[in-house]
Amino acid sequence: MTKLIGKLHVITDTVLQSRFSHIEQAELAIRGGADTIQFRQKAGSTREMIANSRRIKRLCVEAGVSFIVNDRLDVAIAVEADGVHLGQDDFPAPLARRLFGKDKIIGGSAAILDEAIKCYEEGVDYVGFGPIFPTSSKEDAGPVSGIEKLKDVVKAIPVPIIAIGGITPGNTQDVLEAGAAGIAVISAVCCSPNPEEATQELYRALTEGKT
Ligand code: TZP
Ligand code: MG
Repeated sequence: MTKLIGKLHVITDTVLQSRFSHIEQAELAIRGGADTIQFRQKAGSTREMIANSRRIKRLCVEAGVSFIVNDRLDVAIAVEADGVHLGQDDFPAPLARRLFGKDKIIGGSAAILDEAIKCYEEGVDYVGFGPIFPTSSKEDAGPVSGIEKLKDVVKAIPVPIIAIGGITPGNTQDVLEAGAAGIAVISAVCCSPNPEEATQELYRALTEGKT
């Protein structure tokens, strides 16, 4: 089975904005050209997370888009998501692999090279590396890595590196030139007045070069 990791990961969020639900964001992002949706809900009940995940998964299946659950391996397993994205303090990737299966996508977060190497050694399918640029979307995001450190990670790790943190259409080409396999965004889509158009702009930046 091919693991479709995707190049344009749109991450849902209802903390930075309250105009769009997780499901509405997924719907708009898919329409705009996202090829991976990551459901990221940090608060609320597990039941609500499962219900949201089920609905987003259905949208993703219909559109042929990958569906990844942030943090919550249990939710990912419950809805048979395509993957799970795990931070440094989340469920250990090797154990997630055992429980979720070899055909599932396991992504890991890394903010520095050592963390990226650890992710790779633990068997992740891709590394989300960042914040590359300043962001206010994640409180504990730590210092920005910048493009040069992204290049170091790309050189050191033989799995796709997805750049995250402050990614916009205007800097997408720079991270691609640094060797990133794709981008993951929160605010560029969810905080836009028009999340569908915002996703289209990112898609264009990924496929057509600098905007
Ligand atoms: N991990 C590193 S930076 C970040 C996460 C989840 C936040 C990315 O959000 P934005 O709004 O795309 O900068
Ligand atoms: Mg996490």
